[in-house]
Amino acid sequence: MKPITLAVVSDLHIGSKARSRDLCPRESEATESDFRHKFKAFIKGSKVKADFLIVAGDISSIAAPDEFKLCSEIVLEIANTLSVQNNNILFVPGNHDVNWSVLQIDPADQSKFWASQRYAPLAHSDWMFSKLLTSQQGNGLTAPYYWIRNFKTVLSAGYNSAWRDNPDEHVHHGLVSQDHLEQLDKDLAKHKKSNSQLRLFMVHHHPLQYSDPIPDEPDFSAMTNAENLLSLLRKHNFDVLIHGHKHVPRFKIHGLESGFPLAILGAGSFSATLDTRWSGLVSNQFHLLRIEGRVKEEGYIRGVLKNWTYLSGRGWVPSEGHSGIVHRLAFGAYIASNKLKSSLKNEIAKAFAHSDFVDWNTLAKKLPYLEYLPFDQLTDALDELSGQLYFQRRGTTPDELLVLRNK
Ligand SMILES: [Mn+2]
Repeated sequence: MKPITLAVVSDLHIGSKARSRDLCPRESEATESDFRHKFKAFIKGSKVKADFLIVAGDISSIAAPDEFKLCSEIVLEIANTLSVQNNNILFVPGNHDVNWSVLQIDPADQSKFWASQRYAPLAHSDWMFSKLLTSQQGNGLTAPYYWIRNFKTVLSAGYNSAWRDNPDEHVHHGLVSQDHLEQLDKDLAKHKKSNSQLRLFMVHHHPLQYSDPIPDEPDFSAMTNAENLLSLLRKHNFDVLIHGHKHVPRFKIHGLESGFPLAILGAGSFSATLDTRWSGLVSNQFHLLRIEGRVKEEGYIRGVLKNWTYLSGRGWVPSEGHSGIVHRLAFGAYIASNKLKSSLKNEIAKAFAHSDFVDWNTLAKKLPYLEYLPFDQLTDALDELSGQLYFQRRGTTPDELLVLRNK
């Protein structure tokens, strides 16, 4: 498997809910005006490139046609800036991409004509989204609401978890229908598993329950029937699941019970005006998920997720913990903490025989899996060992890490 880089944006909310006037086709109350230019400058400046652009839904505010028209331009502009080919943009719709106004024209209509038009603005043939949803196995906008796109390097599938969303639903949490899952299971079985392909799944709503930054209110935002979706993904050995919806970014590894870990990225929001209750706790995010390859024997992927945060004064900067996610998150090394501690103990004791400090490079040379071990797991293990081996641990990134022997 060749290395592959996925750029990820979600919850753009083009229209009145976006944070900048250049993201709204009409009058906007936003105070900023040059978000698009700043993003382009950031990408050009950091020389970031990607193979695929992932757009995880809620691209509009109210599913208005002029929002989709502008969003079509913006998504193409983002792809272009990242050197992603138009055909390599992957998209699933969110609950905001369902047009409620047509559902409110005549809710009693027995023919269901208006209901069938709820995706008409999104699917307009002049704009790009219906093309992105078209696949040999489904289009995401009619039952069974999924698509499967097979690339040389990626087998990708997306499910429209907002398919049943309407103005009368109290909670817009999304639903995975068991019927749709059963059909998806059959369709996925038609694709031969190849270790040279990344297996990527996309859905708008989140499959796990996450705590809010202020975690004291009831939260019903996780998808209904998500557990069965996760089981299906494990069964078909999916490597990565990307979702949006909640504007809080998250990265979790799930499903070791199958012996095949699933990396789950909750992308947060790229450009929505965020809940003011969360200010200082959550920020807009852009992600690059770099998959370096597969571990030979076990077959699971490893790589590094990088995250950037948008701040009104400073523009795009590497994410820090207070924005909901840190800048660099390695994944793909799975090791029990006792085993990690005994290996570290061994290596640090050896290094202390001829030096008063050990840095990350020295440790990684002896224990190569550290490159793909979540950094927190390493620092937790080191902190537990510090009393036994009489050292102090410094640094919050691999570059800064120092293990200093107490004098
Ligand atoms: Mn949503």
